[in-house]
Amino acid sequence: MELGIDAQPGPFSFETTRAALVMIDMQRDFLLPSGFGEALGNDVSQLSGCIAPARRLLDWARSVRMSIVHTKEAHAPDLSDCPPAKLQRGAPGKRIGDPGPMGRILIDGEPGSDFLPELAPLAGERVLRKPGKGAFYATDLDDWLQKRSITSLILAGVTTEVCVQTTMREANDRGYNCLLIEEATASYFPHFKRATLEMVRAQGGIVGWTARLGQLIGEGDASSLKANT
Ligand code: TIU
Repeated sequence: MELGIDAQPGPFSFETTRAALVMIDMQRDFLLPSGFGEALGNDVSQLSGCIAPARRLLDWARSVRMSIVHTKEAHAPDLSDCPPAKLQRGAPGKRIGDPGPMGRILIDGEPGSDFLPELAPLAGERVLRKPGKGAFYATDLDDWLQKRSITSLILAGVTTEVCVQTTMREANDRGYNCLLIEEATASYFPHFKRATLEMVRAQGGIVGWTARLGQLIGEGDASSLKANT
């Protein structure tokens, strides 16, 4: 199904069979207290507002049978994929691999690294562990998308200016058309979110497009979608 939506800085059209939703790092470690996000000194409550819209976006992507990728930023238990410079981040005792109330911080397989239950992947959806901020760095994401002839990405998740923006820039450089859904992404710093939305769509969409959730999925049902075919 070919869809065209009113996005910024202009119309965004895509074929649902050649698009993927990339839901970025909706993990306890970033969204709940005592995870990696809080260990870095952040107020994690700033992210809670994007959870319900992200779920609505996910439900919509499932309803149109779009490919779905859930990324998770998490490291191997032996930290072999964690650069020494990244290990220095955070207060001593609350660094990557240190024990915390949700298990070892930012380590794959620990409770903190898992997705929020309301955004848990379903069977058939891709879970992509990544060691960096960008989802293309040290992963097979580009190959996976190319094998499925995917050319457009719908992006959401946390945090807007870190993992989401890094992934969007990586994707843009690889030739994907990228659409970021405003309510379904959040930052610990609301002004960074606003700035990111503005910078990606500036200069005629130098990095990509942005849209409100309602512009993509309609305000409660899918009836406002403008099918081009
Ligand atoms: N610190 C911060 O804003 N974000 C991250 O470290 N990772 C993600 O954005 N997922």
